[in-house]
Amino acid sequence: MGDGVLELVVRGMTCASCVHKIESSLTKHRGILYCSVALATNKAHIKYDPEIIGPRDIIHTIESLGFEPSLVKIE
Ligand code: 9UX
Repeated sequence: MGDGVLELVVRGMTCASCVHKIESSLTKHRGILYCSVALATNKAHIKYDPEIIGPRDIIHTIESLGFEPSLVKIE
């Protein structure tokens, strides 16, 4: 199976530390291969190993940090 690609809109980010919180938390997760969050566009681009982690886990992780992610695209 190939990598999973997830694109999210994340509401509630107001500063660069918010971006860092999300990126560092996701990057620590097993199964997350790549993560980039953009404050200006509220977008998050994530690559993951679908055999280890799924979109629900990723969304829940971001929610648990106090932000509101919503799904834009799954590849
Ligand atoms: Mo910035 Mo974000 O001061 O949770 S870290 S608002």
